[in-house]
Amino acid sequence: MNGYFITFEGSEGCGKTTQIEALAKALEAQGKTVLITREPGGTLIGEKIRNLLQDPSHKNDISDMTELLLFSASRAELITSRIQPALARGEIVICDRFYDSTFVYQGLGRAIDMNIVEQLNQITVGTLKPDLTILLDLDAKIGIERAKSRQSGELDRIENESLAFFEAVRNGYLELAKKEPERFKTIDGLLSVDAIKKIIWDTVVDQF
Ligand code: T5A
Repeated sequence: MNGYFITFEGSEGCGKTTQIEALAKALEAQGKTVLITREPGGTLIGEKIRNLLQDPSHKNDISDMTELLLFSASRAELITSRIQPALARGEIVICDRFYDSTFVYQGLGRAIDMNIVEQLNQITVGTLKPDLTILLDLDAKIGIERAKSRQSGELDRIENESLAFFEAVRNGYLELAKKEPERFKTIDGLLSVDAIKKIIWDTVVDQF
């Protein structure tokens, strides 16, 4: 594979979608071919799994283990049908969330045994690893407010979790970034959209 794989991570409403769109536009303006995708989702089956996972009416219907398996199933489908083929064609793949989300949301947030999360990750992802992970770090409360205002006050099944859950998620991400500083670029999500855009661009152009 000779493409380049970028993932975006962070807790709810941290600004991933905004920055992914801007980065893809800037890369395309330089003549690069970019695939934007997301997790859960990005494929026909993955989008169905996404709807299931986010539907607030399923608040009490999905066990923690089922949730983990559904995120993993969506990922397996996305890797095989879209990410690997695009990387093999030499394209830049930008994915809104990847396996780091599972480590922090299911491993830390839901307190599922990390060995299980890691084993499942091995099965689903194999040796595929992002070349660069942009972490938008934002106070959990501010992130939820942003997500709420964007969705006219509506929150999905996971966004309805407690503030403590999202604080664990945020801290989990910061720990992951500390463990793999060569892969992660952590950016303060409180900065303006344009300031973040510039930091991301400076980081990405360095790679080519
Ligand atoms: N999940 C996912 C797991 O539990 N395990 C897993 O393994 C995986 C893969 C996915 C959900 O699934 C969970 C995590 C999530 O709960 P998602 O669509 O990724 O869902 O959910 P969110 O992270 O909530 O994504 P959002 O689309 O809500 O937020 P974004 O994309 O981070 O933020 P964005 O760009 O939409 O911005 C939100 C609002 O803030 C404004 C924007 O204009 C927008 O209104 N904004 C800013 N405001 C001020 N300053 C800035 N710098 C701003 N940047 C954006």
